[in-house]
Amino acid sequence: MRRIRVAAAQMGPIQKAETREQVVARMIALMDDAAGKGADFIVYPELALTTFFPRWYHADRAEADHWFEAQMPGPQTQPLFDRAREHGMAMSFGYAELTPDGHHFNTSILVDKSGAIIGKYRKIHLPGHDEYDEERAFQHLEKRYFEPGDLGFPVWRMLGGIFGMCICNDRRWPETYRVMGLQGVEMVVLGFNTPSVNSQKGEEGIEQRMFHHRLSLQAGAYQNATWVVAVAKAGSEDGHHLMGGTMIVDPDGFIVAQLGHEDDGVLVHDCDLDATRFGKETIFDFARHRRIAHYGLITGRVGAEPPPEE
Ligand code: CDV
Repeated sequence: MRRIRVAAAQMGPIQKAETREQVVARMIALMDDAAGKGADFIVYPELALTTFFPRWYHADRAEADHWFEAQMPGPQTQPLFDRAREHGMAMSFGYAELTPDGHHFNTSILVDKSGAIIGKYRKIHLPGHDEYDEERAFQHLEKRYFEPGDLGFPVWRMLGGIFGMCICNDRRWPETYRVMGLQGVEMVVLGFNTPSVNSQKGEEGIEQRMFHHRLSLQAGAYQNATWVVAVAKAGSEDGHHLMGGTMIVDPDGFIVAQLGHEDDGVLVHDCDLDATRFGKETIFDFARHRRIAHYGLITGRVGAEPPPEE
């Protein structure tokens, strides 16, 4: 038994006017709650330090730079790192990263229990668009403000296990989990900001979106025999509603814990990393069963190309 007590730290809405200090204070309160419940590892959402700013259009994209962190930890986030070290708790959270040479990424980090950043992931599957789109009910400008991640899908050893990260829309893509699965991942952690309505299809509401969320997490977990911890930023941000759905999925694909509200709150669950072994050694023993000679199209072709019509 290799037991990790994980705290999925859902965050309620963050309004545009909220400061980093206010948000970090909320994150510390969640961490203290998780510590009281004996957590080893706390996971926060995508873009945990700010509102989901890609819904706001700036003609001059540099005007959005104030949502980005040029330093991690920086003066406003250092207290979070200090508290995690005091608790001896590992953590992961998402933020908008501005690199010293001017690149912008939607990033998440993995911090070990000594407070050292041991892993960084930059979101690869960026949804949305890069110019103002008047056809949409609201904007989703991730392609305007971020570049696609350039670090691949690495995994890291920590707390006696193998951990990987992805961010929000990445969870819908089987390639995300499989690349980590091929490195023996035992727990994938991810944060998300998912509007509860499709901006391009108003009849697609929260029920269908929640179904696709669960479907993606459960399939990724089962097909790679890994735990998946998915953490929402939820509720109404300046009138724009994000769905909840913070949950933990076991390596058989079952949802073993979930939150039923849209506020700040921790979901704590004991995850046995050895529970990944049965799947990895039987039906999803990749070394025995994968047939890579037949998978070339997956990396050789981007878009679908149907055969010519008769
Ligand atoms: N932040 C996201 O990546 N959101 C997307 C929405 C736009 C569909 C998601 O996959 O949840």
